[in-house]
Amino acid sequence: MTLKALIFDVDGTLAETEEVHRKAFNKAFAEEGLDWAWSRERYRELLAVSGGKERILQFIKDEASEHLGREDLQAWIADLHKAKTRFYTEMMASGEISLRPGVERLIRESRDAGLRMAIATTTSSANIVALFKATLGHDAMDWFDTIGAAEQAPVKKPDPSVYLWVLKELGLSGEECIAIEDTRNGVLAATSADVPVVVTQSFYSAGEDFSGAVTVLSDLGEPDQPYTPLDGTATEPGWVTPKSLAMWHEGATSAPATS
Ligand code: XBP
Repeated sequence: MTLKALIFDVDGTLAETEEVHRKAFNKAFAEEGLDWAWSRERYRELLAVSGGKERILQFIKDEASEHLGREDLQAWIADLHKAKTRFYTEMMASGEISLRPGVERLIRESRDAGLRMAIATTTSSANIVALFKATLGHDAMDWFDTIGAAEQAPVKKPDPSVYLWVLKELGLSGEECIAIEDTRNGVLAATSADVPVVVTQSFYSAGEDFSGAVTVLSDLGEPDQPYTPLDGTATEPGWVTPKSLAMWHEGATSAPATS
């Protein structure tokens, strides 16, 4: 089956943004006068829950259950999350972030090759705008046929909602696409929508179970900085191109030869 679109995850895939998210959560808690401070180790555990608001609620259930009785709990969490997003977008504007290896190159090569592109993420739309402004420029968002974020799919990964929304907007089936993800939740969401997925393992997803992925790589690679293959189809160092994606996609979607 011909590859027609490339779907990118955002956090951990386009850039190592989760460390900025973690710091933004902690700034929002401090502004509220809460003594909650998520360490890297604790944040790694909390990342099992997609969605910032869902993650805050999980923490409350785990370690601050005295707040569960609040009548305004959901509104309070929403306010905390709004503050977190404010801190996140402010930090992104400071230019601390850069795209992971190979991301800009693959986006530009895919665009030049006429491969349609989309984004399927659990994060909030404001965070996507902040990332593009800080890296490729706001106009680069127009290079993507559609962008599915938390606002388009309130039920978060590993649920496939955001991928199903993106596929509907693209007018394509999952088998006509391939996704780039960095987490197990992302692999589960994509494959549940029949989208083959390539994993570029990130700082916070190292060691996760990526079963179901076509291949697992250290990153997308550059000609002078090849990726390290970690599992699956890729066995030699290299750099991901539209051509290699099409080859992996063909292998993942071609019907097994009838015996
Ligand atoms: C990553 C997430 C998001 C971010 C935080 O999304 O799970 O929740 O951690 O962003 P993805 P919000 O990997 O799908 O890009 O606080 O806006 O949810």
